[in-house]
Order: sequence, then structure tokens, then C-alpha cells
Amino acid sequence: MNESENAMSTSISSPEWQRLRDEFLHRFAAPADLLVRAPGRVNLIGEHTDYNGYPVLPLAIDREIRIAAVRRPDDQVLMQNGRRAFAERFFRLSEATVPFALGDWGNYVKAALAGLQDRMPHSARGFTALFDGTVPPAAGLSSSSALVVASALLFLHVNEVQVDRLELADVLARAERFVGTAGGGMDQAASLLGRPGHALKIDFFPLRVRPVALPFAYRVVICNSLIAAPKTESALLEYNRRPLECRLAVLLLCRYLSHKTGRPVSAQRLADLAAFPLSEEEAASVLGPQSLSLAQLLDRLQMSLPELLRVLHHAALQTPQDGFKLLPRYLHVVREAARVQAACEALEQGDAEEMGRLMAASHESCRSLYEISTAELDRLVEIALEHGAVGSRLTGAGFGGCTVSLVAREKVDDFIAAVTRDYYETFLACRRPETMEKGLPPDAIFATEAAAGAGLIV
Ligand code: NG1
Repeated sequence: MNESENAMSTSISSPEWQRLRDEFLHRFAAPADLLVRAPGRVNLIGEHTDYNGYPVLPLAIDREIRIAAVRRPDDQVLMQNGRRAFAERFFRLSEATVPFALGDWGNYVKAALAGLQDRMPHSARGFTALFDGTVPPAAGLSSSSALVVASALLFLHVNEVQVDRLELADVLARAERFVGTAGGGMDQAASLLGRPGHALKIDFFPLRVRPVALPFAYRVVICNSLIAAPKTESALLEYNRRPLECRLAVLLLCRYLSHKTGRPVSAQRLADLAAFPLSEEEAASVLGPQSLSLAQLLDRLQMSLPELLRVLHHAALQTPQDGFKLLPRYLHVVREAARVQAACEALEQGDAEEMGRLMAASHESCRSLYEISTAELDRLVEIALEHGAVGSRLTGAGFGGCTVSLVAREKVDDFIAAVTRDYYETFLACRRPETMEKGLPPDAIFATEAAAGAGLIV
């Protein structure tokens, strides 16, 4: 896909872009001559499978990060944000690898620039940019990766450097770890490679993307639980705990499979072990019981703590209060991977009912095995199903954020009205009154089209 194809999906003269250009002119007393957009994404199914090397099935949404910018003659980056809560940031390109404070919005831009630094000419130039957008933040819709992707495209264009999109998605997935998440590559790939009318089956290591047509009779509806899933220190710990538990499961399984096969088995990710036939009972005997103390874990691994830290390349290991839950995490990941495959087949056959069953099973697994749901997300899923969604589940990292529902096109208006009444005005207003103090926020609930991937507008 080239830039002009992407550019066609958005009109430069649309009121939103005009407003951003006017604001740029007002703030910087010069017209912006570069406009970039990068969509957020919603994941239909395949949660926390990406960093395990298993596929996902997201779509780019019609909410996006937008940048209006000018190229600078020097190596400086000056950025402002349309959302006043995000203060102005300034740095030189040589400082891109030095992060701002944890959680700072500037780190997402720095992540992109740092990740591309080795592809830039010696005399790389910076930019003055005004960022804005319509992706709700901290909602599991990848506003952060959209910011990384948009910044990367701007930086590449400013310096007239070309990178193939698949390769760029890979580079940016690694680059975003700069902000402290141990995440996978779903979000950057969905934002860069989105296709109107289609979800994307994304496979990893190596990255491969296949569009899967969405059934026209249904729409994808996003409901924000209005409980934020911020990437603060505690949320990061909870998120990063899951990839660690999966990595520990890999170590134990490799040990077991080496004994079983009589030859050394080594692997980085759960998907690397997919070629070995392994029943769930066998896995349970290797990884169980449900939760392991550090001592039990080391005993099973036959390793000392320093040895384990060396293998993991970690300086320290935080033992979760409720222990390492390797078996439930493993069961979620391998069953979720199978559901992604089945979901692609269901969509390709136009079988929305089957898709709905798979989404329900995915949500239940996210809730009970991966433990990333909340009471609000669970209630939102229940209400969605009561009001006619064929499928509904939490989407994204979890711990708050949004659900995704599949709803028959002609029922969407009634669905939105019923969920607004039962979830926001009744359940949430009673349980968390502070979230509804100013009334229902715009975009708390909306139907989305599958959008085109990120691109330059001029
Ligand atoms: P969000 O919902 O954007 O925080 C995170 C990871 C994904 C994936 C999902 C769970 C990042 C940038 N994103 O997404 O790679 O693991 O959680 O499926 O780390």
C-alpha cells in the first residue's frame, strides 16, 4: 500500500483537518505543510497472544491520531498537543533515547524517533508539530501506538527516508518497548496496515498480515467502560507480569520437552513450541498447580535465582503476591490462539453466530485465566449480550478500557441506546458516580468502520 492510497481515505479539506491547520497557524505563526494520520485499533479476538508468537485479529478504527507539522532546518523537535493536559515538549534528536518521566506523552514520540535513528542520515532534521486526535486515551484502543506510528511516518517523511510498511511495523513494535511495556506487535501493524471493510489476521515472527472481510450485515461497536487502563507504574507491573509468566512457562516446557524427546529443546515464545504435541494434561503436570511460589518455580526449573535472572536478562524478579500463575496463562494463550484461527474461518464463512460464541469464550478466558477483566467490563459484556450483540468481549490489554461487540447493522441505534441506559446511566452512575459526573462523555460508545492504515495527507 502506498501513501497516496492511504491519503485518499481522508480529505484534507475536512473540518477536522482545517481546524488543526488553523490551530497550528495560530500557535506557531506559520502554515503547516505536512499532515499525518494514524488510526487506533480494536482487537476482535486474540488477546495477549501477539508477544507469545500467536496471531491476533484486529481492525484499524475510524478514530485516529493527527499531526500537523513543518520540517525544521535543524535537529530539534518541538511538539504541542491539542489536548491542553499534555504540555509542550522539546528535545534534540540526539536526546531521543533519553526518556521523559514515566507515562509522559513525549516518550511515544521519542520511542518512534529513537527506533528509526539508525536509518536516518547523519544530518537528520527535526520538526515542529501539533498533535491531536480522536482515539480515546487509556482505553485499550492503542492511542499510544497510533502516536508512535504517526510520529514515525512524519520523521521518515521529513528526512525523505523510505521503510517498507511490514518492516516499519516490526521496528516500531520493538521501539515502543522504550516506554516500558513488554508488549507485542499487534497495535503498530494494525495502525500501519489497516484496510477498509476488513479485519487483519496478523501473524508474528515473521510479521505477516492477511485481510479478512468483515460481514457487511454487522457493525463493530466499541463501548468504553470509562475505567481507564493507564500505563502507570502499577498498571505496567500488572501488564508486564503476563509476558513474564508466559516466558517462565516456556522455560519449564522446554526443560520437560528436552527430557521427553531426548534432545535439547529451546524456545523464546509459546508459539515456538507449537510443533511439539502436548496435551493440556501434560502441560498441567509441568506448569501446575494453579500458582507457584518462587521456591516452587526454581525447584521445578532446577535453577538458582541468579541463574534464572541471567536466562531472563532481568536484574530482579518480582514475585506476585498470589504467585506465578503459569498454567492458567498457558491455557488462555494456546486456546485463544485456536480461537483466532476459528474466528477467521467464521468470518470468512459469514458465520456471525459462531464468531459471537468465540468472542464469548475469549472474554471468559481473559476473565478467569488471564485475569485482565474488571467488574465493569464483565457487566458491559453482559449488557451488550442482553441487548442483541451476537458477540462481546473486552478488547486490548484489559484492566479497564473498552469492550468490542458485533451488532446487526439495523440494531445498532437501539443497541447504543439500551447500553447507554443500562450500563452508563444505571450501573456505572451508581457504582462509580465520579465517572458520570459531567454526563456521558462523547465517544463513550460508538460504532466504527474498519479504516485504512496510517498515512500522509499531503
Ligand atoms: P493495548 O491495549 O494498546 O495496551 C497491549 C499491547 C499489545 C497486546 C495487547 C493485548 C503494546 C503497545 N500493546 O495493547 O501488543 O499485547 O495489549 O492483546 O504493548
